[in-house]
Amino acid sequence: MAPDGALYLGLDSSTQSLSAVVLEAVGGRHRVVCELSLPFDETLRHYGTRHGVLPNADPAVAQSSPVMWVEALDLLFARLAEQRLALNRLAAIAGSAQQHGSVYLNDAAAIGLGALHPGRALAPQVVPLLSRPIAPIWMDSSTGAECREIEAAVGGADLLAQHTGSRAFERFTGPQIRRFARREPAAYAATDRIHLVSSFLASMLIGGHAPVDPGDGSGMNLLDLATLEWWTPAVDATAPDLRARLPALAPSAAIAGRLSPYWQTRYRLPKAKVAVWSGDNPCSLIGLGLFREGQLGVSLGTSDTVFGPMRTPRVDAGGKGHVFGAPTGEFMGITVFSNGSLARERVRDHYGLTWEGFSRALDATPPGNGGALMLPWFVPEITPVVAVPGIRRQQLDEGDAVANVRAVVEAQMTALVRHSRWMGVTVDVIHVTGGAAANRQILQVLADVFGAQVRRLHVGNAAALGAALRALHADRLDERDSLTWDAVVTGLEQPSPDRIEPIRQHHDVYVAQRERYAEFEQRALR
Ligand code: XUL
Repeated sequence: MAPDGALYLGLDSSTQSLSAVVLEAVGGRHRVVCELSLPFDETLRHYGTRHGVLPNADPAVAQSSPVMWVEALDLLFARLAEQRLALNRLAAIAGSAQQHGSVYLNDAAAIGLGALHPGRALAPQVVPLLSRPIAPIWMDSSTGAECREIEAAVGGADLLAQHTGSRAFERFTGPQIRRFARREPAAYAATDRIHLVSSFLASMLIGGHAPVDPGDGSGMNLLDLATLEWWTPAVDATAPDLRARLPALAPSAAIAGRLSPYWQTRYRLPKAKVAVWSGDNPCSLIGLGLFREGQLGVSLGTSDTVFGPMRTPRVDAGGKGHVFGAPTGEFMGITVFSNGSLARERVRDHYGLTWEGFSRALDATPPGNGGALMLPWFVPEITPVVAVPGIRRQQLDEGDAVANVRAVVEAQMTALVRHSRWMGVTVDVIHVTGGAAANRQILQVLADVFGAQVRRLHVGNAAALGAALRALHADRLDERDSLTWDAVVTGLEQPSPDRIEPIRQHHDVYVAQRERYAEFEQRALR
């Protein structure tokens, strides 16, 4: 049992913001005592990001700034120190980060990370440790050629998927590393360690190179799910001498190190444990309380994702989905859509609506939208792969604002059903998170399209909450007082979730509409 008053911090470095959730242990249970969030665009304007991404003339390129993430981390701890929290009782920290993004460090980092001066800001001290000033992120779709080369070199897409859980995907770290090594060989040669966003930020906290966990490592096209080691054929197919540049691997529940002197001195913090960080989707799995096969989660964030626990890795034969490691030590199936909140926002902005107006448009239109359909590919899409973005409409007038609002939401929810079937999960309950989960009308469409009850938690950021729960779990395990995941999840004191019930007649309309949507999608792809 965690000692009364012990605090556990979960951080989430997502595409658009850095967030924190703090849990306090009381009487063998735990409750949320603080939630904070720093949106990058508004808080750190000087980096010039838009929705957390650096501007680029090429729509296929998506990059962000590792220095910005570090500055956000410094700022977040400053904000935390201002809260009424007994941070001297901080027992452990764990983190979540957007997946796939990579950070390139030179050989000064191994020592430099442990020698940060607490009297000075963090960001300028990190600049000289980078061999590449930018980080490619998950929205990048510029590596099609590299994907095909890697697949060919290892013996085909299917073999790569059987080992790493996914065929080669543009945003995955391996293809991104290959592109960098080829286009900037000198900078690649000067790279001593390639981190994921998760292991990079964990390294900042412990003052040395942190390991990668199986959850985030499986988003690289480099990790063998059967052995949880780097898969040599993929490593060799990706870039020269890559093995020596990859971080160590460690279970998600391991302790990576202790909060380094920089943080202890600068923010008067104890030498808290830092658990291995993971990806945002694996962390959301725990934040939503999902640890048994058969459960399903949906995250409506910058990306829309649908995921669920898996006992043993069962790869998608259709090549759309992924198998990642889960924080429990088992696995998770996931399908990812890049046209999530950005697509909803584009439609909202195009028709000059507020989010209230967006919801009213959903109220004002019938399920099925009178047969109107949209393929909302505002940015290059991951599922199905659409390299050149474009909006397609069928029986839908562009001038009809309310019908376009319904069309984007129905398309997204239909795609979630269609492209998650490979997981073979029969659902009656969907656990939902992400910014758009605040919108009840969107959740009604989700419930109706799936024909399942939708449950929404009161903590908005399931990834940060999942990270905080992981910190608690890792700390107890480290103290040889291991808690089951059931106890970790059910021990969280929180108001009961909002429930949105599916409406039978609406579901029937959507079942009939699925085929038309599938045909429309197929035709557009041809
Ligand atoms: C997962 C993916 C996205 C990012 C978003 O494969 O690409 O969900 O993790 O942060």
